[in-house]
Amino acid sequence: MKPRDRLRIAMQKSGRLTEPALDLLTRCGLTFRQSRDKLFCFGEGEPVDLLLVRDDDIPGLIAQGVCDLGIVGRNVLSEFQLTGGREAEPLAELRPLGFGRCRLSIAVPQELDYREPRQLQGRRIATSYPGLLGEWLRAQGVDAGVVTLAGSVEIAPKLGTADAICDLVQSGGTLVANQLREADVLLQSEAVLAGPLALPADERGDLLELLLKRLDGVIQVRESRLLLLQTSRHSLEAVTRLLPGGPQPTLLPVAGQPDQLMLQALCAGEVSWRQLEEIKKAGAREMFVLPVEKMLA
Ligand code: PRT
Ligand code: ZN
Repeated sequence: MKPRDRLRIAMQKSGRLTEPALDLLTRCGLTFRQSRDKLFCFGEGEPVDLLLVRDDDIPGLIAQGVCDLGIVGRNVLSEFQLTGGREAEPLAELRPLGFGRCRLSIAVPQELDYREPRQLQGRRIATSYPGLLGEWLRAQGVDAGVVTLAGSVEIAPKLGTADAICDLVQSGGTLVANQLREADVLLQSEAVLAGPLALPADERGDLLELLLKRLDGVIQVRESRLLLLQTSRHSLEAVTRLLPGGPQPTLLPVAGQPDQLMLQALCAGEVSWRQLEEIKKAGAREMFVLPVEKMLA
Protein backbone atom coordinates (compact mmCIF):
# COMPACT_ATOMS: atom_id res chain seq x y z
CA MET A 1 0.00 0.00 0.00
CA LYS A 2 1.23 3.51 -0.84
CA PRO A 3 2.43 5.31 2.28
CA ARG A 4 0.18 8.18 3.34
CA ASP A 5 1.28 11.43 4.89
CA ARG A 6 -2.22 12.41 6.03
CA LEU A 7 -3.94 10.86 9.02
CA ARG A 8 -7.28 9.20 8.33
CA ILE A 9 -9.97 8.80 10.99
CA ALA A 10 -13.00 6.54 10.52
CA MET A 11 -16.23 7.48 12.24
CA GLN A 12 -19.91 6.62 12.04
CA LYS A 13 -21.65 8.15 9.03
CA SER A 14 -25.02 8.54 10.62
CA GLY A 15 -26.04 7.32 14.05
CA ARG A 16 -25.72 7.91 17.75
CA LEU A 17 -21.98 8.59 17.67
CA THR A 18 -21.87 10.91 14.65
CA GLU A 19 -22.65 14.26 16.25
CA PRO A 20 -20.62 13.89 19.46
CA ALA A 21 -17.65 12.51 17.49
CA LEU A 22 -17.67 15.46 15.08
CA ASP A 23 -18.06 17.87 17.97
CA LEU A 24 -15.04 16.34 19.71
CA LEU A 25 -12.86 16.55 16.60
CA THR A 26 -13.92 20.17 16.04
CA ARG A 27 -12.92 21.01 19.61
CA CYS A 28 -9.52 19.48 18.82
CA GLY A 29 -9.15 22.13 16.13
CA LEU A 30 -9.94 19.87 13.16
CA THR A 31 -12.22 21.21 10.42
CA PHE A 32 -13.42 19.36 7.35
CA ARG A 33 -14.70 20.16 3.92
CA GLN A 34 -17.51 17.74 3.23
CA SER A 35 -17.30 16.06 -0.16
CA ARG A 36 -20.44 15.53 -2.23
CA ASP A 37 -20.84 11.84 -1.48
CA LYS A 38 -20.11 12.60 2.17
CA LEU A 39 -18.05 9.43 2.52
CA PHE A 40 -14.73 11.20 2.60
CA CYS A 41 -14.19 14.56 4.29
CA PHE A 42 -11.00 16.41 3.52
CA GLY A 43 -9.35 18.05 6.55
CA GLU A 44 -8.74 21.75 6.00
CA GLY A 45 -6.54 22.97 8.86
CA GLU A 46 -4.51 19.90 9.74
CA PRO A 47 -3.63 16.97 7.45
CA VAL A 48 -6.33 14.80 9.02
CA ASP A 49 -9.17 13.41 6.88
CA LEU A 50 -12.40 11.64 7.82
CA LEU A 51 -13.98 8.51 6.45
CA LEU A 52 -17.70 8.24 7.22
CA VAL A 53 -18.81 4.60 7.40
CA ARG A 54 -21.06 2.16 9.28
CA ASP A 55 -19.80 1.73 12.81
CA ASP A 56 -19.39 -2.04 12.35
CA ASP A 57 -16.83 -1.46 9.57
CA ILE A 58 -14.55 0.79 11.62
CA PRO A 59 -12.32 -1.79 13.41
CA GLY A 60 -11.77 -3.68 10.13
CA LEU A 61 -10.73 -0.50 8.32
CA ILE A 62 -8.12 0.20 11.00
CA ALA A 63 -6.92 -3.42 11.04
CA GLN A 64 -6.47 -3.32 7.25
CA GLY A 65 -4.57 -0.03 7.45
CA VAL A 66 -7.17 1.85 5.40
CA CYS A 67 -7.64 4.19 8.36
CA ASP A 68 -5.25 5.09 11.17
CA LEU A 69 -7.83 5.76 13.86
CA GLY A 70 -11.50 5.21 14.52
CA ILE A 71 -14.20 6.48 16.85
CA VAL A 72 -16.35 3.52 17.74
CA GLY A 73 -18.23 1.92 20.64
CA ARG A 74 -16.15 -0.32 22.90
CA ASN A 75 -18.82 -2.97 22.25
CA VAL A 76 -18.05 -2.99 18.51
CA LEU A 77 -14.28 -2.87 19.03
CA SER A 78 -14.26 -5.72 21.56
CA GLU A 79 -16.54 -7.86 19.42
CA PHE A 80 -14.20 -7.38 16.47
CA GLN A 81 -11.20 -8.40 18.57
CA LEU A 82 -12.97 -11.66 19.32
CA THR A 83 -14.55 -12.46 15.97
CA GLY A 84 -12.70 -10.37 13.38
CA GLY A 85 -10.93 -13.35 11.90
CA ARG A 86 -7.38 -14.58 12.21
CA GLU A 87 -5.96 -11.97 9.88
CA ALA A 88 -7.26 -9.20 12.13
CA GLU A 89 -4.51 -7.06 13.65
CA PRO A 90 -5.01 -6.60 17.37
CA LEU A 91 -6.22 -3.05 17.99
CA ALA A 92 -5.79 -0.73 20.94
CA GLU A 93 -8.33 1.35 22.80
CA LEU A 94 -6.31 4.58 22.87
CA ARG A 95 -8.77 6.76 24.82
CA PRO A 96 -12.26 6.43 26.30
CA LEU A 97 -14.25 9.40 24.99
CA GLY A 98 -17.04 9.81 27.51
CA PHE A 99 -20.09 9.68 25.19
CA GLY A 100 -22.26 6.91 23.74
CA ARG A 101 -22.39 5.24 27.15
CA CYS A 102 -24.35 1.99 27.35
CA ARG A 103 -23.89 -1.56 28.59
CA LEU A 104 -24.06 -4.98 27.00
CA SER A 105 -26.41 -7.00 29.17
CA ILE A 106 -28.24 -10.27 29.46
CA ALA A 107 -32.00 -9.69 29.65
CA VAL A 108 -34.61 -12.28 30.49
CA PRO A 109 -38.43 -12.36 30.38
CA GLN A 110 -39.81 -10.41 33.36
CA GLU A 111 -41.50 -13.47 34.84
CA LEU A 112 -38.22 -15.43 35.02
CA ASP A 113 -36.71 -15.33 38.52
CA TYR A 114 -33.08 -14.84 37.49
CA ARG A 115 -30.49 -15.15 40.23
CA GLU A 116 -27.33 -16.48 38.56
CA PRO A 117 -25.82 -17.20 35.13
CA ARG A 118 -26.13 -20.96 35.69
CA GLN A 119 -29.87 -20.62 35.05
CA LEU A 120 -29.00 -19.92 31.40
CA GLN A 121 -27.61 -23.45 31.01
CA GLY A 122 -29.13 -25.13 27.93
CA ARG A 123 -31.14 -22.02 26.98
CA ARG A 124 -31.01 -20.09 23.71
CA ILE A 125 -29.73 -16.50 23.88
CA ALA A 126 -30.24 -14.10 20.97
CA THR A 127 -27.55 -11.48 20.33
CA SER A 128 -25.66 -9.42 17.76
CA TYR A 129 -22.54 -9.95 19.89
CA PRO A 130 -21.75 -13.68 19.63
CA GLY A 131 -18.06 -13.14 20.43
CA LEU A 132 -18.60 -11.23 23.68
CA LEU A 133 -21.50 -13.43 24.74
CA GLY A 134 -19.56 -16.65 23.99
CA GLU A 135 -16.58 -15.41 25.99
CA TRP A 136 -18.79 -14.49 28.97
CA LEU A 137 -20.62 -17.83 28.90
CA ARG A 138 -17.31 -19.69 28.86
CA ALA A 139 -16.04 -17.65 31.83
CA GLN A 140 -19.24 -18.49 33.71
CA GLY A 141 -18.94 -22.16 32.79
CA VAL A 142 -22.39 -22.06 31.18
CA ASP A 143 -23.25 -24.03 28.07
CA ALA A 144 -26.00 -22.15 26.22
CA GLY A 145 -27.09 -21.79 22.59
CA VAL A 146 -26.06 -18.52 20.95
CA VAL A 147 -28.56 -17.31 18.32
CA THR A 148 -26.87 -14.61 16.24
CA LEU A 149 -29.24 -11.92 14.92
CA ALA A 150 -28.34 -8.75 13.03
CA GLY A 151 -31.03 -6.63 14.67
CA SER A 152 -34.33 -6.52 16.58
CA VAL A 153 -32.83 -8.84 19.16
CA GLU A 154 -35.31 -7.70 21.82
CA ILE A 155 -38.30 -9.36 20.15
CA ALA A 156 -36.67 -12.81 19.91
CA PRO A 157 -38.15 -14.15 23.19
CA LYS A 158 -41.65 -13.05 22.15
CA LEU A 159 -41.21 -14.77 18.78
CA GLY A 160 -40.04 -17.92 20.52
CA THR A 161 -36.65 -17.94 18.77
CA ALA A 162 -34.75 -17.43 22.04
CA ASP A 163 -35.26 -17.68 25.82
CA ALA A 164 -33.13 -14.65 26.69
CA ILE A 165 -31.19 -11.91 24.91
CA CYS A 166 -27.81 -10.21 25.15
CA ASP A 167 -28.06 -6.64 23.86
CA LEU A 168 -27.10 -3.02 24.47
CA VAL A 169 -29.05 -1.21 27.17
CA GLN A 170 -29.03 2.47 27.89
CA SER A 171 -32.17 3.77 29.62
CA GLY A 172 -33.73 0.31 29.86
CA GLY A 173 -36.86 1.53 28.04
CA THR A 174 -36.58 -0.98 25.20
CA LEU A 175 -36.38 -3.88 27.64
CA VAL A 176 -39.46 -2.72 29.57
CA ALA A 177 -41.39 -2.24 26.31
CA ASN A 178 -40.64 -5.88 25.46
CA GLN A 179 -41.44 -7.30 28.92
CA LEU A 180 -37.77 -8.07 29.55
CA ARG A 181 -35.58 -7.43 32.58
CA GLU A 182 -31.86 -6.72 32.75
CA ALA A 183 -30.25 -9.67 34.50
CA ASP A 184 -26.45 -9.38 34.17
CA VAL A 185 -23.98 -6.87 32.71
CA LEU A 186 -21.23 -8.22 30.41
CA LEU A 187 -19.56 -4.98 29.36
CA GLN A 188 -19.72 -1.27 30.21
CA SER A 189 -19.36 0.58 26.93
CA GLU A 190 -18.76 4.08 25.61
CA ALA A 191 -17.27 5.55 22.46
CA VAL A 192 -13.50 5.08 22.31
CA LEU A 193 -10.66 6.17 20.08
CA ALA A 194 -9.36 2.98 18.51
CA GLY A 195 -6.05 2.58 16.73
CA PRO A 196 -3.23 0.16 15.98
CA LEU A 197 -1.08 -1.12 18.85
CA ALA A 198 2.00 0.72 17.56
CA LEU A 199 2.06 4.29 16.23
CA PRO A 200 2.94 4.60 12.52
CA ALA A 201 6.68 5.32 12.18
CA ASP A 202 6.21 8.33 9.86
CA GLU A 203 4.65 11.82 10.02
CA ARG A 204 1.34 10.23 10.87
CA GLY A 205 2.80 9.05 14.19
CA ASP A 206 3.74 12.63 15.16
CA LEU A 207 0.32 13.84 14.05
CA LEU A 208 -1.36 11.14 16.09
CA GLU A 209 0.61 12.11 19.16
CA LEU A 210 -0.36 15.76 18.72
CA LEU A 211 -4.00 14.78 18.33
CA LEU A 212 -3.92 12.65 21.48
CA LYS A 213 -2.53 15.59 23.47
CA ARG A 214 -5.27 17.90 22.21
CA LEU A 215 -7.87 15.25 22.91
CA ASP A 216 -6.68 14.89 26.50
CA GLY A 217 -6.95 18.66 26.97
CA VAL A 218 -10.43 18.76 25.44
CA ILE A 219 -11.69 15.86 27.56
CA GLN A 220 -10.29 17.37 30.76
CA VAL A 221 -11.83 20.78 30.06
CA ARG A 222 -15.17 19.30 28.96
CA GLU A 223 -15.52 17.70 32.35
CA SER A 224 -14.33 20.71 34.36
CA ARG A 225 -16.42 23.43 36.02
CA LEU A 226 -15.25 26.52 37.82
CA LEU A 227 -17.15 27.06 41.07
CA LEU A 228 -17.18 30.57 42.56
CA LEU A 229 -18.77 31.38 45.90
CA GLN A 230 -18.58 33.56 48.97
CA THR A 231 -18.33 32.23 52.48
CA SER A 232 -17.55 33.52 55.96
CA ARG A 233 -14.25 32.39 57.45
CA HIS A 234 -16.33 30.65 60.08
CA SER A 235 -18.10 28.39 57.50
CA LEU A 236 -15.01 27.85 55.33
CA GLU A 237 -14.16 24.40 56.62
CA ALA A 238 -17.72 23.07 56.30
CA VAL A 239 -18.05 24.51 52.78
CA THR A 240 -14.66 23.18 51.63
CA ARG A 241 -15.52 19.69 52.85
CA LEU A 242 -18.51 19.58 50.47
CA LEU A 243 -16.66 20.72 47.35
CA PRO A 244 -16.64 18.15 44.51
CA GLY A 245 -13.19 16.66 43.80
CA GLY A 246 -10.43 18.76 42.27
CA PRO A 247 -7.30 20.67 43.27
CA GLN A 248 -7.24 22.84 46.41
CA PRO A 249 -9.51 25.90 46.08
CA THR A 250 -8.13 29.42 45.81
CA LEU A 251 -9.21 31.90 48.52
CA LEU A 252 -9.41 35.67 48.00
CA PRO A 253 -10.28 38.43 50.48
CA VAL A 254 -13.51 40.41 49.92
CA ALA A 255 -12.94 44.18 50.04
CA GLY A 256 -14.46 45.84 53.12
CA GLN A 257 -15.62 42.52 54.64
CA PRO A 258 -12.72 41.02 56.60
CA ASP A 259 -14.87 38.12 57.78
CA GLN A 260 -15.79 37.08 54.21
CA LEU A 261 -13.80 35.11 51.62
CA MET A 262 -14.26 34.53 47.93
CA LEU A 263 -13.58 30.89 47.03
CA GLN A 264 -12.67 29.63 43.57
CA ALA A 265 -12.51 25.87 42.90
CA LEU A 266 -11.94 23.82 39.78
CA CYS A 267 -14.27 20.81 39.92
CA ALA A 268 -13.58 17.60 38.02
CA GLY A 269 -17.18 17.05 36.90
CA GLU A 270 -20.72 18.38 36.74
CA VAL A 271 -21.91 20.26 39.86
CA SER A 272 -25.54 19.35 40.53
CA TRP A 273 -28.29 21.51 42.06
CA ARG A 274 -28.38 19.11 44.99
CA GLN A 275 -24.64 19.66 45.65
CA LEU A 276 -25.05 23.45 45.36
CA GLU A 277 -27.94 23.40 47.84
CA GLU A 278 -25.86 21.39 50.31
CA ILE A 279 -22.91 23.77 49.97
CA LYS A 280 -25.28 26.73 50.48
CA LYS A 281 -26.67 25.15 53.63
CA ALA A 282 -23.11 24.90 54.94
CA GLY A 283 -22.85 28.70 54.72
CA ALA A 284 -21.93 29.63 51.14
CA ARG A 285 -23.69 32.33 49.10
CA GLU A 286 -23.35 34.13 45.73
CA MET A 287 -22.55 30.83 44.02
CA PHE A 288 -21.68 30.53 40.33
CA VAL A 289 -20.86 27.42 38.27
CA LEU A 290 -19.00 28.29 35.07
CA PRO A 291 -17.99 26.07 32.16
CA VAL A 292 -14.28 26.06 31.37
CA GLU A 293 -13.47 26.86 27.76
CA LYS A 294 -9.71 26.30 27.54
CA MET A 295 -7.10 25.37 30.08
CA LEU A 296 -3.33 25.56 29.99
CA ALA A 297 -1.73 24.48 33.23
O1 PRT B 1 -25.66 2.29 10.68
P1 PRT B 1 -24.69 1.88 11.74
O2 PRT B 1 -24.36 0.40 11.70
O3 PRT B 1 -23.49 2.75 11.75
O4 PRT B 1 -25.42 2.21 13.13
P2 PRT B 1 -25.99 1.26 14.29
O5 PRT B 1 -27.47 1.25 14.18
O6 PRT B 1 -25.27 -0.04 14.35
O7 PRT B 1 -25.50 2.04 15.57
P3 PRT B 1 -26.21 3.09 16.55
O8 PRT B 1 -26.10 4.46 15.99
O9 PRT B 1 -27.54 2.63 17.01
O10 PRT B 1 -25.22 2.93 17.79
C1 PRT B 1 -23.86 3.21 17.68
C2 PRT B 1 -23.20 2.96 19.01
O11 PRT B 1 -23.82 3.76 20.02
C3 PRT B 1 -23.32 1.55 19.57
O12 PRT B 1 -22.39 0.64 19.01
C4 PRT B 1 -23.05 1.78 21.05
O13 PRT B 1 -21.65 1.83 21.31
C5 PRT B 1 -23.63 3.17 21.31
N1 PRT B 1 -24.94 3.16 22.01
C6 PRT B 1 -25.21 3.87 23.13
C7 PRT B 1 -26.05 2.46 21.68
C8 PRT B 1 -27.01 2.76 22.64
N2 PRT B 1 -26.47 3.64 23.52
C9 PRT B 1 -28.33 2.17 22.56
N3 PRT B 1 -29.18 2.44 23.41
N4 PRT B 1 -26.34 1.63 20.67
C10 PRT B 1 -27.55 1.08 20.58
N5 PRT B 1 -28.55 1.30 21.48
C11 PRT B 1 -29.86 0.58 21.21
C12 PRT B 1 -29.85 -0.86 21.74
O14 PRT B 1 -29.34 -1.74 20.77
C13 PRT B 1 -31.33 -1.12 22.03
O15 PRT B 1 -32.01 -1.47 20.86
O16 PRT B 1 -30.92 1.21 21.86
C14 PRT B 1 -31.80 0.26 22.46
C15 PRT B 1 -31.71 0.32 23.96
O17 PRT B 1 -31.81 1.62 24.42
P4 PRT B 1 -32.64 1.93 25.74
O18 PRT B 1 -32.37 3.38 26.04
O19 PRT B 1 -34.09 1.67 25.44
O20 PRT B 1 -32.13 1.02 26.84
ZN1 ZN C 1 -23.85 -0.81 13.27
